[in-house]
Amino acid sequence: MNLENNLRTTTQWEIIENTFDPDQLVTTGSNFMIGNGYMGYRGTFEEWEAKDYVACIVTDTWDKAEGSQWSELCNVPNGLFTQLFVNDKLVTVFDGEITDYYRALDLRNGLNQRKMRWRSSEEDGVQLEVEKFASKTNHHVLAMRYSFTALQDGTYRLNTGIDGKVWSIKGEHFKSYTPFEEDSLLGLSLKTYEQDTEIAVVEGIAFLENTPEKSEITITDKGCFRELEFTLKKGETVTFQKVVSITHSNEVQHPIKLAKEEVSQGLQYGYDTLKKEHQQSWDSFWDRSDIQIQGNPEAQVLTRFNIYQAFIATPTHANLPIGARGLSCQVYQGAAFWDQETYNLPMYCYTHPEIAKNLVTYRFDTLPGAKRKAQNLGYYGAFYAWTSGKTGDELFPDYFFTDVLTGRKIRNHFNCWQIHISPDVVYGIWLYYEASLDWDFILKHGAEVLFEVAQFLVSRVHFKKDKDRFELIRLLGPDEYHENVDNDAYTNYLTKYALEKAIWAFDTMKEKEPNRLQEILNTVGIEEQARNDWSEIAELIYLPKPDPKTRVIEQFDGYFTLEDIRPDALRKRLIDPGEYWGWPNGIAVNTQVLKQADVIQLLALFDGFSDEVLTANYEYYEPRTEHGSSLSPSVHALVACKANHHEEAYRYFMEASTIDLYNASKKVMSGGSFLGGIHTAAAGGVWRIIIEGFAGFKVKTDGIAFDPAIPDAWEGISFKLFVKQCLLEISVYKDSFHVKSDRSNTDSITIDFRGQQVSLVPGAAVDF
Ligand code: IFM
Repeated sequence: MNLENNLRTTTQWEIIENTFDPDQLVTTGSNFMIGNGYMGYRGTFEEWEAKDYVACIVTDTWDKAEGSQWSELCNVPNGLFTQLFVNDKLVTVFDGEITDYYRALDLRNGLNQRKMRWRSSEEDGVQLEVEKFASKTNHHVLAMRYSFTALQDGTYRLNTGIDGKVWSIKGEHFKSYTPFEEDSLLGLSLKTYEQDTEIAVVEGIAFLENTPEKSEITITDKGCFRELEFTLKKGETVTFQKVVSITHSNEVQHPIKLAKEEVSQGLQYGYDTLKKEHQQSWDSFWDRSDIQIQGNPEAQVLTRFNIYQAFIATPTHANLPIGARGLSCQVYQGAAFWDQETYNLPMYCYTHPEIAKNLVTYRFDTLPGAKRKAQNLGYYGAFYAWTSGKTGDELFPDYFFTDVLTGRKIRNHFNCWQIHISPDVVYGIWLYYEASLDWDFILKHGAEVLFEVAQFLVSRVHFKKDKDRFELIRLLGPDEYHENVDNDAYTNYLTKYALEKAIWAFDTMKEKEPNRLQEILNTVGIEEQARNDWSEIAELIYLPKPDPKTRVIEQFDGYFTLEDIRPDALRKRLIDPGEYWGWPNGIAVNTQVLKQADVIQLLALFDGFSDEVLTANYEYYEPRTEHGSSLSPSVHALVACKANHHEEAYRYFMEASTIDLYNASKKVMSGGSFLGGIHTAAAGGVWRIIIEGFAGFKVKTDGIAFDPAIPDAWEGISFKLFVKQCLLEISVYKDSFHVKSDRSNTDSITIDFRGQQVSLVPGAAVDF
C-alpha cells in the first residue's frame, strides 16, 4: 500500500487504498474511520474482530473497567459485524486471492467504502461491495449497505449481527450482557462496571436484492447473530442494508426503546434516504469549513483529511470534550487535554462558533471538578484537569510510564505540576469571545471560569521578597521532559494573560452589569478586593525576557546551564529504545533537548514579539526539539511563518498534516501497548497553520488582519471565516488578496491587510 501515491490519483476528496497491507492495519483502521462526534467507528472490515482493533468508541461513556484505576470511554459491541462464507470459507483479506481491492474514505460525504474480488484456493469466489457511515443527522445511527455477487454457483452464508467481544485497552467494561431478539431486531443491552451506565446496541437488516433461503438467529453470551444462507448462481447478487443504533443512559432515558425505534425508522426510510440526509449535513459543514488549495492536490487532500478527522472527533450534540485521540480508540481515555483549547478550538471559533461555544461551555460545566482538584492539592479556585472527562475531575494517574530498565513505575507530575492547563482554558474562552463577541456567554459562564482560574493562580504563585516579584515554582511546561522546573516561560506568560482577562471581565462587568458581577463574586466566594490581588500579581509576575544579546528567552530557570546536545546525538545514549526520555532519570532531563518547545508554543499563540526575537528563538529551540509530541510540528510551522522561515514552515506543515495519514513518525505500538489512533491536536493544528500561518489571519479588537505568505508549492487558498458575526469569503494568491463580506451580514467589519485598512459593508468585496 502506498497512500502517498494513491492520494495523487483521487478527486481531492478521498483517501484510497488499492492494496491491503496487514502491517498497516492499526493505522488504516484509524485513518479510514467514520464518526460523528458521538461515536467513532474505526475503518476496519465488517468480518473483523477484537484482535483486528475493531472499535466503536462512544463519547460520554467514561467508566473504569473491572479492577482498573483508569476511566476510559467504552468500546461498544460491533453492530455492523458481518462475515461472509463461500462454500464455508470465510471471505477475508487475510486469506485467498484478492483482486480489484479498493478501500476509500469519502471525506466530502463521510462514507467508508470497500470493494474487492475474492477467491479461495479452490476457486470459490465473490465480488464484495460495502459502504457505511456514522450518521451526521442522527448521531446514534450507523448505516451500511452490503452487497456481494457470486463468482460461481454455490452456497453463500452470511453471519451478521452484534459482536460483543470487543477490544478494550484497560479491560472489561461490561458487567452484564443481555442479548435479545425482538420484532425482527437484534439487540444487546449492557451495564458498565463502575458507573452502571446502560448501553444499548440494536441492529436491523432488510434485503434489497435476493433473500435468504434459510435464516436462523443465534444468541451467545456476548452477542446475537443471524445465520443466513443463499444458494446462488454465478452472477447473482445479494444486497442488504443494515441500520444500527447505539444509545446510553447518560444521554437518554430509555436506551433500548429509543435504539429500537431508531432502527425501525431507519429501515423504513432506507439506506439511500438516510445517506442523502447525512450527505446534506456534511454539505453544510464543508460549505463553511472547506479550505481550497489551488495548485497542490496532495496538500488539498491532506488538509481535508485533517479537517475531517478533527471534526468527527468533536462532540457537537452536547457540551463534551474532544479527546486527544478523538473517538478513534481508547488511548488518552477519550479525554480533553490542553490540546482542545490551543489546537482544536480555533477552527471552530472562526468557522462554527456554535461548536466552539459547546467546547467552552464544557469548561464551565466542569468547574466543580476543577475546583475539587485545586482543593485536593491545597489550592483554591479552579485547577483544570490535565486529562478531563465528563466531570472535570483529574483522570490522569500518578503513574503513567514504566521504567523499561528497572520495570518500576515512574511518578510523573503531569496531573499536578502542569498548571498551564488553567490559563489555557482562559485562552480558549478569550479566543471564543474575541471571535464571536458573545458577551452573554461571558456573563453567564465565562467570567466565573476566569475568576476561578485567577483565584487558583493567586494561590499558586510565590512572592519573592528579595526580588520583589511573583514567581511560579515546581512546574511542568508543555515540554514534558523537564519536570519540577521554576518560571517556565510559557506558564508564566500565560498566567499574566489569564489574570489580565479576569481583570478585564471584572472591570467590564462592574461598568455594565454590576449586579451580575456581585452574583459571580458571591458564587466564587470572593470580595472585590480579589481584583487587586489579580492586578498586583499580573504586574509583578516574573516574565523571562529575551536575553539582551542573543534575544533568546530561557525556557525555565537554569535551562541554559544544561548540557547542550542535539536530539540525534542524545538518542544514542538510550540503552533500550523504549526508555522514557523525561523525569526523573531519562536521557533528556539534564540536557537542553526538549519534547516540545515551550517558548515556541508561547510565540505561536501570542503576538508582540519582535521579528528578531521570533527568529532567534526559532533558530535556537528548533534544533534542540525532539518533537516527541504530535503537537510540536504545527507550532513550529506557525512560528516559522512568523519568523519568515517559509521553507521550514512548509516542511512542518507537511509533518503535521501527515502524522496519521503517512504514519511516518508516530509509533502505533510501544512495549506491547497500543498507542495508535488519530492525533486530533495535530489535525486541528493543520487548520491553524494554513489560516493563521500561511494566510496570516489574526483577530484584533477592532477587526481582523491578514499578512499572508503562501507556500511556494501552492498557487492560492480560498476559505470562509465567520468572525465578529460576519461571514467572509477569502481568497489568497501570491500577488493578490480578496475578501468578500456576505450579504447576510448585518454589520461592517474592518479588514487590515499589511497595514492598509478597509471597512467592509455587508455584500461588499475588496481586493488588495
Ligand atoms: O497534551 C498532550 C501533551 O502536550 C503531549 N502528550 C500528549 C498529550 C495529549 O495529546
